[in-house]
Amino acid sequence: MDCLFCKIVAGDIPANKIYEDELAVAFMDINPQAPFHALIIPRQHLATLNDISVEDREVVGHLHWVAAKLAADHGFADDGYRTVFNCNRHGGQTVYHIHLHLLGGKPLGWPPY
Ligand code: IU
Repeated sequence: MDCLFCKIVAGDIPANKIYEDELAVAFMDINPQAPFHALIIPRQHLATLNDISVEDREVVGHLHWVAAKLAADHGFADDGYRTVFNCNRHGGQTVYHIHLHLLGGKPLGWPPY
């Protein structure tokens, strides 16, 4: 499959990985939008949130658990952070393997436009 993030999961393309387990991999975003900006992705290929089936609920929930753990491990859980899934064109999705953005380390603006 010609998917960049599947290649990162497989180790065929280098990435600054900060966490791995049986379901998920997390790595630092190459174009950070905050002092801390990581992407948390499932090992399995799911192109968009629209492609998630009822069997995928565990892995999608797990990505959020990993986000909270990374925020705690990196010391910004109490200050707060943002998690984002972008979906398709209007959501601004550019890589079609779902990824949970984890942004922290400064106050973040809202709304996002
Ligand atoms: P988006 O939600 O699909 O727009 O986010 C894609 C993210 O993937 C974006 O923040 C990119 O900077 C990031 N990224 C990356 O970390 N490594 C890559 O090789 C590529 C994109 I291509």
